[in-house]
Amino acid sequence: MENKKILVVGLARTGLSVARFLKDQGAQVTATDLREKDELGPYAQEALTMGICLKLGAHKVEDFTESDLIVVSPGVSDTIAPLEAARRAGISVIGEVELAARYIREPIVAITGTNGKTTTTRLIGEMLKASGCEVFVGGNIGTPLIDYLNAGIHADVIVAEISSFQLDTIESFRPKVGVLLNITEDHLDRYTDFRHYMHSKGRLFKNQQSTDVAILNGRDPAVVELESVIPGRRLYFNIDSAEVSPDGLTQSEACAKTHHFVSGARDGIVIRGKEMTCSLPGKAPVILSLAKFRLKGEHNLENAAAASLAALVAGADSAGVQRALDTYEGLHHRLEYIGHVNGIQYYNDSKATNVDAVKRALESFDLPVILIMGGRDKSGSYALLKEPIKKRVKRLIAIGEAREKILSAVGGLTHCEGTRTLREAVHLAYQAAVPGDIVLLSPGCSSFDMFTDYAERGKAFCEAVRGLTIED
Ligand code: UMA
Repeated sequence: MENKKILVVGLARTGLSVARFLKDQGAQVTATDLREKDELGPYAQEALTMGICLKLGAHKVEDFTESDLIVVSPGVSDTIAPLEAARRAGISVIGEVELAARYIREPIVAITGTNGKTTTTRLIGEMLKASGCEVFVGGNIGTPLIDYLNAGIHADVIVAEISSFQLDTIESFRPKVGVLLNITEDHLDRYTDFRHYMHSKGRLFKNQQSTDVAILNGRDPAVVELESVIPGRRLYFNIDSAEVSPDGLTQSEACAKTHHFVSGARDGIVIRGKEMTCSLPGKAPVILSLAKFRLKGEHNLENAAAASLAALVAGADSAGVQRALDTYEGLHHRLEYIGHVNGIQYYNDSKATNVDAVKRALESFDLPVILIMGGRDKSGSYALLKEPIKKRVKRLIAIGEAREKILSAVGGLTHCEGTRTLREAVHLAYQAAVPGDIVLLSPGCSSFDMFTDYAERGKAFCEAVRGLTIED
């Protein structure tokens, strides 16, 4: 890297961490961002302090075509015109995960999927720590992977949440263990269609070799479709429900029939009721209990199974895995119980930024739900919500830019209304709720029309709910 001219595109968390790493390697670093210095605030300030050359307010093609290497942030589409021009000029364009992977020598456990990535990543980290391993947890979770190198620390294992955006710009990234949780519609504002997005997820395995491990959701048709292109050893996680389908098959038999495999006949982990059995070749089966596992919903059982399997493969012991399952408390903004007001329970699921996540949230409740959803639409369909809305939602309050689209897609299925702000939505929900109801913020959209990110939106929801308590 020494004296190489390197352009960093996007100057937020990723860009700043990349710039720091490259500067330490002796590179001549320039960072470009569409935002101006004032809008970038501390990011621009810190970059200037490090001696990074800044090109702000626009991307100039010559900054791209005159570089030796370009490192692009995940939030920047890799098809913007200046990047295409650079590629045509023969300049290599990579992402931060690729850059970090070229320097990291420790084994990487990488987790991707449309939903459940953060929970599974955290759980794997906790399971390995409880087994005595030194662990670095990072990636899309909020701490760029390259911060592992910037920190100058040593971990036995790196656990990294990896998004499809990050996978689009890898070349040699090769996780020792790759976990693919599920694939449902998301980010269709960035991908041409679902298959494009699905194949982006499949890139997690593209550099794996036969000694590496792929952990796959045995019940997800899109994941199963990708399995033929996976070179690593395949292990599956699965729920074996006792429920019998109309043709007399158990859920796993029906699934096996559809996807041409028999659950349990393959190596991996199967959930039956409150117990999980992990079968790995040449090892005695490990039985784990879910009796004390606190997270709601079937999807979280899948996350627990995938995490247990990945942690065991990566070197955790069964006692450590069990301890983490028993004590894990869940994440902020992810189906987070924030309290009750007059017998009405409030849940913050602001991190549900796609439609499948809303479906999973609704399926986690048995009580009537007043659902607040909306924000910036991502060009997908809301049809997936029809059944859970009919079954569970007594009132739907749509907010933000997407509200008209949501109301026309699912408005006829329950009592619906649109409102401008999240605060107004919380008040409407409060007026409509009776004791025993759930008020759930599960937006199914990104937050960028009204907030800087999902965390700010979640905090605004919690504040509005706390306001109700005071007004009472
Ligand atoms: N920008 C440009 N040119 C463009 C587009 C954007 O200069 O054409 C600039 C913006 O003005 C802004 C910067 O790029 O200043 C933003 O870059 P970024 O969105 O990559 O922001 P980071 O803070 O670096 O956050 C990224 C991930 N963001 C996205 O993928 C959108 C974070 O994931 C991740 O936590 C972080 O790196 C550390 O790895 C967030 C996310 O929403 C949580 N991820 C998506 C998801 O989970 O669904 C994929």
